[in-house]
Amino acid sequence: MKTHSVCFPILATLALSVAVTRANVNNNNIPRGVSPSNAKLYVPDSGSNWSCLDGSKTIPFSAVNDDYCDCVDGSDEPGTSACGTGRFYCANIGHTPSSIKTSRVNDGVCDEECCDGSDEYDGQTHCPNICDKVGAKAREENDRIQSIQNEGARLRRGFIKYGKANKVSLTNELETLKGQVDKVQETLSDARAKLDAANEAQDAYLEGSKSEREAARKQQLEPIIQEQTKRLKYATEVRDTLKLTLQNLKEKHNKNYHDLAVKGTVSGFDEYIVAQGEKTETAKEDSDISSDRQFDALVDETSVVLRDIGTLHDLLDGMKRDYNTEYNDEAVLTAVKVTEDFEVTWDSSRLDFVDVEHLVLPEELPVDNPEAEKFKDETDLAQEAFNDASEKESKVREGIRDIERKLNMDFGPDETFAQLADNCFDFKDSEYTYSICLFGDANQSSHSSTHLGKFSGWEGDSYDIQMYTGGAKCWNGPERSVKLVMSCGTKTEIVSVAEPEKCEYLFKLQTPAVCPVPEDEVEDEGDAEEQEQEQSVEGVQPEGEEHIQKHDEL
Ligand code: MAN
Repeated sequence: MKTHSVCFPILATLALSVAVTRANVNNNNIPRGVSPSNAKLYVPDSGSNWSCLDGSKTIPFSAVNDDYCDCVDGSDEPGTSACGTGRFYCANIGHTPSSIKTSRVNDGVCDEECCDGSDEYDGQTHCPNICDKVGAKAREENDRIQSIQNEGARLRRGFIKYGKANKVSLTNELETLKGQVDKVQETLSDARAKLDAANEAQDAYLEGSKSEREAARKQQLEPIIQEQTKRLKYATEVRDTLKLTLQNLKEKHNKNYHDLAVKGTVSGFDEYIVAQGEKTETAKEDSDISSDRQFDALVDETSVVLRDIGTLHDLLDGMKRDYNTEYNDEAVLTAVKVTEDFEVTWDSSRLDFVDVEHLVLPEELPVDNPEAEKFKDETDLAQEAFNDASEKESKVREGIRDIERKLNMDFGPDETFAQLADNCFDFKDSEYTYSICLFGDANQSSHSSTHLGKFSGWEGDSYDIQMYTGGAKCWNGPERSVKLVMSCGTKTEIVSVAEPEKCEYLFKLQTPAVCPVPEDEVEDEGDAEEQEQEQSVEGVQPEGEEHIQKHDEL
């Protein structure tokens, strides 16, 4: 940095002043580092003096950019680092002009912002002018962004058109449904009254014909009741034979042999007898019970006897396999013979006799009675009419609720987001699959699914950030929540998911819905749309969103 001396001989001072001025102006004769728009601020007065821009001081114009800081605001040194506080303008021809802090002038570093290299002019560092290259790249990037925005804006216009037509159509539909409420309710209460009457009439008839029907059923079930009774009788006889065999074995076997197999069977039989004694008696036959219940009771009783037979057979079979044949104990041999004869008839795996099929209660025979038929048909018809009316009434009510829910949703001032409502998008990272149904729920899943929150509203008023709150509680932390930040893109998709704070998720979504569309254009379209009130939403096909899964078509 030079010292500004007042003692120079006049000629030398003049020569230096000319040299400094030349060296410190650019091609347009504007002091170095000054932008063309600020050039008018750097003009000497009639006495070749100049005032600092903050008005604090007047100095010879030749002191501008003389590498000595005169002004408090640094405005006299826009092209040197002497003050370091001002801004140095780089023209960057071929790219975009910019400015850097004057402290970075001639600091030996090629500043990126000055792609023309004009910030390093003292010859110490050579900074090539790369503005053409940088400019071309920047223009390419700008073009790319511009074309995304143009396409996005085109698609968003489609969203808006759809949203507005959809609102009109939903409003009309709501009117229509509301107009149907009274009628469907009336039809339903008529149908209910008719059904009640038909049921009452049928009940009265059935009560009157009860004994007749019971007699018919009794007749129908008689053969299987007889058969089941026979089976119970036979099973009981077999059980009693096995019991008697074991009782004889117990009393008559030769106790001196101490045959462990025989002893085991006898003591097992004793336990069986004790257990039998503890069992409560089965209900005695009731002459008043229906034939169906009588049959069921017989089946139950038979299966108790069959289970007993199974237990007794296991005892005898155990002895048969392990008894000592050398003892030739008469009582044991008799029991073994009975067992062998019995085994031919017994299927141990089914706990029943070989080849015996279980009996099944037959369906009640259709009533062969025109009067009964008439009551049944009338009840069936009334039931059908009631179901029908009830379904219609629920449909109308659900339809109203659903449309009101949709109409109450904030799809943005121009209805842009209606088309995206209930559309779901997934994003996979290395650990989880995240999914979000717009205006619905967000989830995180791996082996199980965790609720991250439900749509709770927009953040701010720019309609590009949504909040989903009230998700599953975080261990030792808050309830999970999602902030969904949108940016312009030609396709609606989640481009990233992060968890910047524990259990607070940040989803980034690209979508045409937030691509800039000129305000006035949006309003114009709105006006045009209002004139097309009658246009149906089916006529407006959503564009460019074929890939999205829609949960619930609007
Ligand atoms: C799960 C996931 C994570 C979360 C932890 C918090 O592992 O939901 O995203 O950070 O729980 O315990």
